[in-house]
Amino acid sequence: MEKILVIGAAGQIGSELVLSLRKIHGSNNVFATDIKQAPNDVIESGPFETLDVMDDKRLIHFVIRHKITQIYHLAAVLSGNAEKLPLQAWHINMQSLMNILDLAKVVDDVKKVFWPSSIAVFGKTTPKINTPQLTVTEPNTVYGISKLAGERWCEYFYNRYNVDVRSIRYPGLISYKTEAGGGTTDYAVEIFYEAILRGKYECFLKKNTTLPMMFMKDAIDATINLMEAPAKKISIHSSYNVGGISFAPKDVANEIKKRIPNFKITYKPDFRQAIAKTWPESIDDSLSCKEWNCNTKYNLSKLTDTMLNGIKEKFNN
Ligand code: AKB
Repeated sequence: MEKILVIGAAGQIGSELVLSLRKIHGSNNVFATDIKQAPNDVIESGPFETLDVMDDKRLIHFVIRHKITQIYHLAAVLSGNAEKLPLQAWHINMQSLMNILDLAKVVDDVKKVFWPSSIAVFGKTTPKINTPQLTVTEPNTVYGISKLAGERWCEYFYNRYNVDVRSIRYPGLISYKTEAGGGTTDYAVEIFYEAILRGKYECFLKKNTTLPMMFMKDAIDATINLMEAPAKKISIHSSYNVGGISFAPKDVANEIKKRIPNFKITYKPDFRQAIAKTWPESIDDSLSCKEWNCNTKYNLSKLTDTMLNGIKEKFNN
């Protein structure tokens, strides 16, 4: 029987991943944890506890007490917020991962670890179109540097201590269940909320800034497909490319206008434009799709319908 610990269960990925994992493994076998209160559906559908991944002693006590077999470590400071507090963000993003990897090395019950990397590991010297799995990675953001270092540590712990840690370089993730959390790609979440609530949106990126994105359901499915794949199928122990769909602010604005004709968008680039400029426009994820089936089901039209309907329903409730 798997006993799964999700760290960061109140966050954009964690709040949806918990629900999907509970459907597969049974509600009482998936322990949701965070330093802040999780959404009601997470708290009401199974165990939730306050747990700080930076507290290594409480963390190992929790893992041993509950006989945890898999850990999903989803807590991190995202790109925009990380630039405001560089050293604190570096410390949180790195020390939290080291706590998890070191624990997985010594606690025999822990068989698998998942940790999210990001397209942020790529920099301005990386090929921007169809970015390869193995390529130049020279990030110049705190978040990207921490994710690149994290990938190196994941591969080290696999090679040196046989820790089965798996990872995906997520593109920008889009969902309506939780509000945006300080990422450069989060304009693609805010725009839907603002379209419904105010009929207009001031975008902090330039209109032609194309980035790889993915609807959260596709990201959750990819994560579970990777974690369920037989170990012998896994050849990458740093982090896998996942491509999703690529679009720019003007593209998503046009999709919204088809559904909300009076929607107005303006553009006022801020510091996050400089971050976005260093990231790829599209990703080659052929290896991921070959090794563990990372197929994307949501195109921009379906994503737009789902986001607008989901937000309307959320506010109606
Ligand atoms: C961010 O924008 O910081 C994140 C990411 C691309 O990893 N959403």
